[in-house]
Amino acid sequence: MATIAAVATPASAPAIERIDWAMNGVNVEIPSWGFVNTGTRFRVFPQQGVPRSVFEKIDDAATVNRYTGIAGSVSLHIPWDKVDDYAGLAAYAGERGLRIGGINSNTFQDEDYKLGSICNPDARVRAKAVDAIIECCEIAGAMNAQAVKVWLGDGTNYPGQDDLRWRHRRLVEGLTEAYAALPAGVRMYLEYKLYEPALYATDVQDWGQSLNVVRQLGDRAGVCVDTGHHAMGVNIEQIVALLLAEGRLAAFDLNDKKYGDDDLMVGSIDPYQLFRIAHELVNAMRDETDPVAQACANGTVYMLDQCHNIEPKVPAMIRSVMNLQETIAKALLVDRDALLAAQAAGDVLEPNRCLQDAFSTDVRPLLSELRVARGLPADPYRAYLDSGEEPAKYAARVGGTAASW
Ligand code: PSV
Ligand code: MN
Repeated sequence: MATIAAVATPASAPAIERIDWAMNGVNVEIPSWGFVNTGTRFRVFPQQGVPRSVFEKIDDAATVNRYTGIAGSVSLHIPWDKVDDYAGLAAYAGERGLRIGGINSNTFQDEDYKLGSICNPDARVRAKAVDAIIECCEIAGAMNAQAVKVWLGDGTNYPGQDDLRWRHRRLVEGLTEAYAALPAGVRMYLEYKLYEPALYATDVQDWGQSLNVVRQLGDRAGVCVDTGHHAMGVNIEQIVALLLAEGRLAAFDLNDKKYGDDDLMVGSIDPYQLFRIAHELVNAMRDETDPVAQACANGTVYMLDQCHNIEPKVPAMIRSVMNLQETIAKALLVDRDALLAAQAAGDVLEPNRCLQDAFSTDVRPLLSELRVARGLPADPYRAYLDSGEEPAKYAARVGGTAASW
């Protein structure tokens, strides 16, 4: 990804130059599982045209990239995306203009993981879970992927059910073993989530625990912030700022929520929160006085982790990419010089006005201009809906077994 330092423009420059990075620098990673049939614990509503294989999931991700021009990588989930020939699958993605970003481990859907995976009281299950993550490390090597991402559903449902300290010890031991299997240059992201499926105590429950553990693992480990994984009212942008300050913000799983881990389109419920997060990132990218945060922000991965339960999946993914792009563009419009001057003067209100001015700007016409200059549709969402590709896909993907939870 192009670093913003290379494209940073002064606040006096025309707005279109200041938001250029949102078109020509940023990359949004698309999850392979964002196109499959999903639902709640009450019902999965099947949709038409759903991928029947990982190849068709990659086709859908490539479609999102064709329309938006900024979604050049795809994230895979193992075992959902298991194949015999991973190098061949990476080549298939490459032919469609996509790189492989993260390989996501899944140690939450096997019968054995009822009491947890690497924190399980049973050593046999712990070893099986570590092996599953090591397999992801090997796949990452075979696919030239960027990272292995670990999210653990581990935890307990009742006070006293297991020893919380012992579970923590098992967590560090298990991840240390898996981390040792990372191929050169591949990173490990550790995601946290306050609850679910565990309902009382989750073993990697918050950013503090994730940061604590990745520090014990090594330099190539970092924290993944899934925006849907916090309690209501939590100041996520401050978490982002602190992880940047520590040089350990590795990646985002982006989505929006109203109540729980809702996996709605990013920016659809609370666009101002997304803006505040984007501001922390852009602010760090521009901060020449903090090389740690600057490098960290320039290397942060923006992945969408969304499940579109009743809405059509490719249009929802295109809209999500556009929401994120618009939000980053707004953050790029913040007048940093004015912001710093107002902060230094101890002004309570003026810095906030700097943010709200940028947030209130309609960047859509400017982004349309930049898209057209790159040979992309001015409005990717509209263009996709008008293209006829969605019904054509329904007709082409008849029969077989639709991928599903
Ligand atoms: C867990 O809720 C999570 O956010 C993790 O990232 C999983 O890998 C993903 O959802 C699966 O949808
Ligand atoms: Mn996630």
